[in-house]
Amino acid sequence: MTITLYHAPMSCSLAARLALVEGDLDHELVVVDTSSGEHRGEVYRRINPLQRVPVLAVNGNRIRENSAILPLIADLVPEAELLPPDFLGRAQVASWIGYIATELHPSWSAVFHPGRVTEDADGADAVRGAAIGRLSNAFDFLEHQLVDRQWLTGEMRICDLYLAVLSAWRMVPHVAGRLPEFPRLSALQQAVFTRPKLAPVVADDMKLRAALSSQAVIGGR
Ligand SMILES: N[C@@H](CCC(=O)N[C@@H](CS)C(=O)NCC(=O)O)C(=O)O
Repeated sequence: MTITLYHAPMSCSLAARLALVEGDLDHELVVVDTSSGEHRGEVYRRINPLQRVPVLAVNGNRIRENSAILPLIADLVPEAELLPPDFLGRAQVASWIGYIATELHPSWSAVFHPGRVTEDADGADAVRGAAIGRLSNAFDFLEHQLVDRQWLTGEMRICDLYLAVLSAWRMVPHVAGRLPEFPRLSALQQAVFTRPKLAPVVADDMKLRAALSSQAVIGGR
């Protein structure tokens, strides 16, 4: 089996990278520099016309969307238990992925790309302010879910990897200091990022990110 992940360092595609490594799945990493707009170039548009990462190619079949890619990786390596085997357990993980993909992720996109939400040249601050408010509510909800457990469903699953990455963005310049503290969420993020197999990957991703253009926008320009 050949697996290729099209990945922008420290973007949402880090969740898929972490899942591949946690599952000991051999893969090729293709770094896409979203900060310089590489994802909008002709070459990457042939990989993904939607001009987004991640894309996961398995034996040449290209799959888009975190909500499809993360369960696929889990199913490729069931022994890693990135998804539970039972239907109900899988539904619980799917429910969290759905929440993260539809509530957290679009709010982050509005923070990174306010110009996609408003045509008002002076409207960026208002869009960011509203998106940060929505993020705050969503993180508050998640924080309460973690009151009696370390992971969203009790064991570490793909939804926790996805959440850890979107939680790490709280320190980006547009947001730093504008969200309250969420200690349980920070603990989950820390627990993912310091797992023995994953800590070197996170360090490598940060290094890759720094080596690319100095643009501070994680989702790209
Ligand atoms: N719904 C997509 C969203 C992917 C997405 O927004 N990716 C960002 C990186 S986190 C991206 O490629 N941004 C580049 C851009 O929007 O121009 C998914 O879950 O895969």
